[in-house]
Amino acid sequence: MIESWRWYGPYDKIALAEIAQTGASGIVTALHEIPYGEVWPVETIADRQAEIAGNTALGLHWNVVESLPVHEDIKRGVGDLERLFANYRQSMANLAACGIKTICYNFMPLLDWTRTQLDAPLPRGGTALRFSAPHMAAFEIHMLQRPGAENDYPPEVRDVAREWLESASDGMRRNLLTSIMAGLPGAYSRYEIDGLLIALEGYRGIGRDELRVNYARFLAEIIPAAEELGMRLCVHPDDPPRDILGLPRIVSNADDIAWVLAQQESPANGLTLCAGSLGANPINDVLAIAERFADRIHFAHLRNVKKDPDGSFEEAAHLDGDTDMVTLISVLVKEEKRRREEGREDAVIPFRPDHGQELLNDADRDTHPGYPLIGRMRGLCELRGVVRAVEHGLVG
Ligand code: DNO
Repeated sequence: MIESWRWYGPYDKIALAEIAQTGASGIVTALHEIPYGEVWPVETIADRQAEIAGNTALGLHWNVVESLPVHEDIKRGVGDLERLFANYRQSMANLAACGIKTICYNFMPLLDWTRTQLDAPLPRGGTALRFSAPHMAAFEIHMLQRPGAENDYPPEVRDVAREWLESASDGMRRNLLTSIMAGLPGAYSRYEIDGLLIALEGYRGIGRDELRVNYARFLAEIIPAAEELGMRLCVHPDDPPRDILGLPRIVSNADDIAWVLAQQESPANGLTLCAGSLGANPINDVLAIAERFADRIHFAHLRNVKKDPDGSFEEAAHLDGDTDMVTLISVLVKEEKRRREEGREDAVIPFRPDHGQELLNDADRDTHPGYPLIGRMRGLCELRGVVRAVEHGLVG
């Protein structure tokens, strides 16, 4: 497995020279400065690549794109789709020309990952990202006043939500809004309540079936070109893996993934196995999902969550949550072995410690939520130990 690390580009507060010290060699990044839907020019890709690999002593290279974003118009099925598809294909061709072949993307409408608190205190110090079902209910039902939101939560969660909101200060409400809006990857604009309501309006009439039609069209337009270029696209599952804000989410469980992969039976149409995203819903058996779709996994996000019965969850240390990380890693290592025996050029699966708790002086660095240096390094080191042990046949 290739140890990789997400780097947000030149504006990331964590420098490449620091990442090198974590031991990771793959850099997972994107041209975040290019607006969604525009072409990624070869020169810009090559420049970023050179910046990453420039100091050869650091031993870093750009191995995965995360994300080549899918424009909202494609998800909504409106606008100049021909141009957007052509641009996406061109960006892929330009990446392929630079030798970058693995592309992670998602098909979540509007928001990417969603949490209600970015700094939930941990018992032994440090903080973690948390999703509280009652706080999300309070936001949707009372602050956003989204019609129908109350039907998405059971009465016990609605009651806790109301009680919490009645006692919440302005600062707490503000914090909730900021936390929910923080998950937009690499995007610098954030929605306020009014803006969010307008954006949600753009999805009126788009349910699960409509979103599937738009996703199938995207795959039909993109995957054949990707296959020809030898690219490996890998969809990132929904986080959390359930409908949110009344928006449908269609990459949330094993059936959804089977549907996605069946739309184009091609190695170019693959999966990012995000253990933490899938693991946040009790219906998902992450190990079974990994085994079932192993041959289409092109990238792994290794992370863990601890779930509460009311639908809330919190990001745990990488080996400590509800998913048995040792067994999960052995599934991936076995798959690599199988691929090697088949002579596949993509035998080695890149992974990154996806998110980390904020530990020690991480909070002083003001890094992207979920992406601190020390917390992620702790995760990487724990995962590295498991990978090495499994590879040596000691465990799993
Ligand atoms: C969160 C990430 C996601 C992921 C995108 C991929 O930390 O795992 O934001 O990058 O969903 O498109």
